[in-house]
Amino acid sequence: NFKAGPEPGTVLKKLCPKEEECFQVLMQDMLRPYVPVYKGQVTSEDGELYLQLQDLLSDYVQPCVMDCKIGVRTYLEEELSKAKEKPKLRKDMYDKMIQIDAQAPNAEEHAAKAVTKPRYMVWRETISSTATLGFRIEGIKKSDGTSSKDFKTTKSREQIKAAFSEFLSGFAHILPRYIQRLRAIRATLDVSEFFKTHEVIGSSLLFVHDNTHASVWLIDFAKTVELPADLHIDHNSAWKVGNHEDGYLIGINNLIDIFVELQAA
Ligand code: 4IP
Ligand code: ADP
Ligand code: MN
Repeated sequence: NFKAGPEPGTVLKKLCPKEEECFQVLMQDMLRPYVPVYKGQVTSEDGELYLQLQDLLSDYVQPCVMDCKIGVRTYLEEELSKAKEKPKLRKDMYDKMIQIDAQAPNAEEHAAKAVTKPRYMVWRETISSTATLGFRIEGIKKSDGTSSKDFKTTKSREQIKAAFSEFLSGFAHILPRYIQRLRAIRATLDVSEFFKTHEVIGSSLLFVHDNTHASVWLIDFAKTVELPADLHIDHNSAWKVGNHEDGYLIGINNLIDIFVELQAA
């Protein structure tokens, strides 16, 4: 999905037209300092279209990287209505489900050896911290290059704190910088036209640090969609079918609280 860009300091991500539209709007938005610079489309040798983005890791020496997916919901309302109209059974999602918990599927799902996508996504939200804290850890890469995606059942505040502590271990001096950056993002969300007009689903905050610097970035807008013109969300309320709430602020507020608690500890 990702590869090195043609110019140094850039990466290429497979083009998704919806995501490109978001980056174009973001380049003119108050949030611009907090997203990778979008440098336009490029075609690779194999003829595939890519977005060229600023490489967020290029200024770091052996960086530690953490991806946290933000929001209380991780699938689009459209995916839900499609699944209701015409349920598409996903064997791959059933397999991912029983790998973690053989008891999770109901009798009907076991018989079909398949589940629908919203069913799988909601289950993932509830076994992780997404449903309760409005964010979850997707992956962590340490400075030695080793990485883990083993956070699917990291759910409680205590489990999250333990994972964050491990991520920061040896880099405690970086914590104030992360908190400062998160607060700057939080304040900018209040004045961003992009944030006011979009439902932000499946997007992540990317945490990057090495021994001397640290930053946090908004990434992945593949499932971020413009809200219907007459619809307003506060990004801070429970989701109900049709209300388009994403819980983005629930997630970032909890993240800030937890980082502050870690600093006090
Ligand atoms: C994945 O589940 C992630 O939720 C993907 O989201 C999602 O892609 C996949 O759906 C789903 O199978 P696991 O993380 O549990 O493997 P992301 O790309 O944000 O990581 P979408 O297409 O919803 O972005 P499918 O339908 O692509 O398989
Ligand atoms: P996907 O839509 O495939 O999930 P993302 O945009 O979420 O793709 O990116 C996947 C991973 O790639 C992130 O977790 C992060 O580690 C890395 N990544 C994303 N964007 C950048 C970037 N601009 N610079 C460096 N690394 C990036
Ligand atoms: Mn992603």
